[in-house]
Amino acid sequence: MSVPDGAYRTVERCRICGSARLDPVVSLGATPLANAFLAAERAREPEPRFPLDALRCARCYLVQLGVVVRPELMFSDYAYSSSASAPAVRHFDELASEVVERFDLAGRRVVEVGSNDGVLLASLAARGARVLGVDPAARQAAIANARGLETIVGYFDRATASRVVAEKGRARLVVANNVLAHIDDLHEVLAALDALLEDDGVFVAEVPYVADLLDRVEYDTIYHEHLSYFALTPLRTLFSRAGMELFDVRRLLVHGGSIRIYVGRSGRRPVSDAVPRTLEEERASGLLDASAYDRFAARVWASRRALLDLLRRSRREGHTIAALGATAKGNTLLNYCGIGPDLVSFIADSTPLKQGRVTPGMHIPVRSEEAIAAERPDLTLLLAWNYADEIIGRFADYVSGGGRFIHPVPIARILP
Ligand code: DWN
Repeated sequence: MSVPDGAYRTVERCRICGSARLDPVVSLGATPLANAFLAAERAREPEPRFPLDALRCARCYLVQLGVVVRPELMFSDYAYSSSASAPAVRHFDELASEVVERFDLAGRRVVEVGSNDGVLLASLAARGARVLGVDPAARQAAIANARGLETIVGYFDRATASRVVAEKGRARLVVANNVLAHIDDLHEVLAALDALLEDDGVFVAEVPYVADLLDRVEYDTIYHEHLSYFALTPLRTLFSRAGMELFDVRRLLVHGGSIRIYVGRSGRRPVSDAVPRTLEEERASGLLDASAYDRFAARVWASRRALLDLLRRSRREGHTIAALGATAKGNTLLNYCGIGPDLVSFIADSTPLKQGRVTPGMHIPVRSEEAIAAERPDLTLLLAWNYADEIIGRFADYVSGGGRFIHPVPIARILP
């Protein structure tokens, strides 16, 4: 289906440095929006598809999509709920514990950008922080507000920041997990940060790490919500232009590999050795070199071929196949590989919002997790592979009964 006028814009210049030297990295075709799960009765309606191409800025090295889809098309009817993944709830509780202690947040104002259904807000509030969420997804914000976790429905920009300062005062901490990648005008968000943060305030953010994306061929994490794919080097450029500096960084396993960055106004805080060490690692590893991205494109095609070979061979041998985790990344994988109900009969997922719907593009039905025990498929494709250990552990009965999982990237393999 052709897309409505104005549904997206083509990226002509890098969103961090403004360079027009944007080199192609990989093209994954034209795909529907990754979280646009359809009610089953709407599966025959045409679905808008958008070009899914990753580019690389030759000047500041930011990897970014070639188009920007209007955010309201992606987030107004949003299906993703942070609380649907138990490991994510634990991860955010650990983050809350760290930042409350490290930055003395008890009794202090903390604002979370992209607070979803309030998972992190709840952990921060439980430790005495005075929390406020900002999120454009009205359904998830309503869940947070119903839990007493005040959440503004909207996007984080200078207008929102000014409103918060006027009503609540400036913030000691602003936190944004899996948000920066979704933001087109990063300079606007940094201006909003500057307005909202106390003089020695801190910004903490988690973003998927492009080094892990390349190393593990995590091409499925490329979808229209994710406009940018960050390395620390372009992030340093971004923050320095706003008079801010990275003073610490940690590598994380979440979401296939992420980095947690700690940012303050320049000169306000001692800079950890982890920052120059990570920047040097990015240079020495070749992450900033164009050749790394040429190799990545070839490995994506090999990954696609290996997965299709495994699925088709398994079906020819009479094996039944389902999937677990109706993930956004799963929809990139399914659409790019052309995997439909003929290969994968259903997807089990713990998110009530997704159950009973079908996936965008390939229209695979989403059912509750109980469907795995009920149907006992021979193989289950892990579309939530970032939680593989947790899921395989929770499905021990399925495994002891002979069930096996398929981990799709970098190369499809059977687990355990
Ligand atoms: O950046 C984003 C990340 C944080 O979340 C968003 N733009 C979109 C979304 O991406 P995703 O859908 O690929 O994220 P997850 O966290 O990998 O999704 C996990 C999915 O798997 C959820 O729908 C819940 C489901 N799940 C499950 O059914 N059983 C998860 C676990 C751990 C389980 O045991």
